[in-house]
Amino acid sequence: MRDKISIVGAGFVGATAAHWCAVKELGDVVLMDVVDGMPQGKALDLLEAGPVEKYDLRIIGTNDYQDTANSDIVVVTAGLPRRPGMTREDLVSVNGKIIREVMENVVAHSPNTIVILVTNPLDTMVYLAKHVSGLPRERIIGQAGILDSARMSAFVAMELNVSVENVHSFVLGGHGDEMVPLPRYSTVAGIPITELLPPDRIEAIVQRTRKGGGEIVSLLKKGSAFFAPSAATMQMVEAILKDRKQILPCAVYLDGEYGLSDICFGVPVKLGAKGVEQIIEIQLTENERAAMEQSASLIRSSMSALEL
Ligand code: TXD
Repeated sequence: MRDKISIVGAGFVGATAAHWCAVKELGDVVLMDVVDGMPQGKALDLLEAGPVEKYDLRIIGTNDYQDTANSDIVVVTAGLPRRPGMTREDLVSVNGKIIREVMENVVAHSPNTIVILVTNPLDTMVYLAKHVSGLPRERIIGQAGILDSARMSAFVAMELNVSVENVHSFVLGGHGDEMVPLPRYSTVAGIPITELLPPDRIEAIVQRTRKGGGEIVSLLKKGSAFFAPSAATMQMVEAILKDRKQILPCAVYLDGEYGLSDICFGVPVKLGAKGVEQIIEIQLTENERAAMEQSASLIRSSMSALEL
């Protein structure tokens, strides 16, 4: 039997995620949205690309959670994106209501599923989704760190004029402008970038990474990034469905790790068939630890606006 992947929210990120799913033949796809006809139209269009692209999957669109029943993975992208000038935190109230409703329906129809959450403000929404659904922390995971690391890698590759394949970047912390890029752990062909670039160029890359989402929002003027966010989400889906035991930065509920408790936060985890199979704690310098704490305090202030 093929795996079943449901995507709730068939907007830019959701529909593009469905596209990656089909191209990579990860499993059957259910695109779900509240807008009448839109997920059905996008799903049919994607299905009709199959004969050209040679993928052979069941792809349907729906407005009914019944069709998502017994999903192996549910990707949640439902919610509003930022407009220019907005912070991710400005979305807490409106997206909080959406996530509450979505999660109640998701777990009612797929109690054993693994949920990958994408909606902003990411870390706060993962916390809310875990609270509402009652899912164990292994099965409710937020996507942000893979995207933020991919952005940093793209900037490092451009700066050094090397293949992106040689670059491995490490970004932890919350998915906000206080995220924590770690140059010491970011490498090109195994060499830390601190040995390859002067401090001012590294600082410029760190700052551009932190504001990477905002850079796209101000260019687009309407909506936010979707190609890289959906690709990053699919890397998590693939790691889980193929039980790859891949170590990736993801937002998970922390219970003492990194000295933080009762918060969802971006840290390196091992993703496999059970979802989060291990949380990996790396050594941090005093400055790096302070940056993590600063990032966590921003998330805590966004969490305080949640009505739990
Ligand atoms: O890395 C990351 N985590 C992110 C997060 C990177 C990029 C975008 N990020 C966030 O994802 C963004 O700030 C938004 O909160 C979400 C979705 O972004 P997208 O760009 O896909 O927004 P769209 O195109 O507006 O799509 C949202 C869809 C839209 O079709 C709505 O009709 C639907 O969500 N929606 C719902 N679906 C189901 N159920 C409910 N209640 C619902 N409400 C809205």
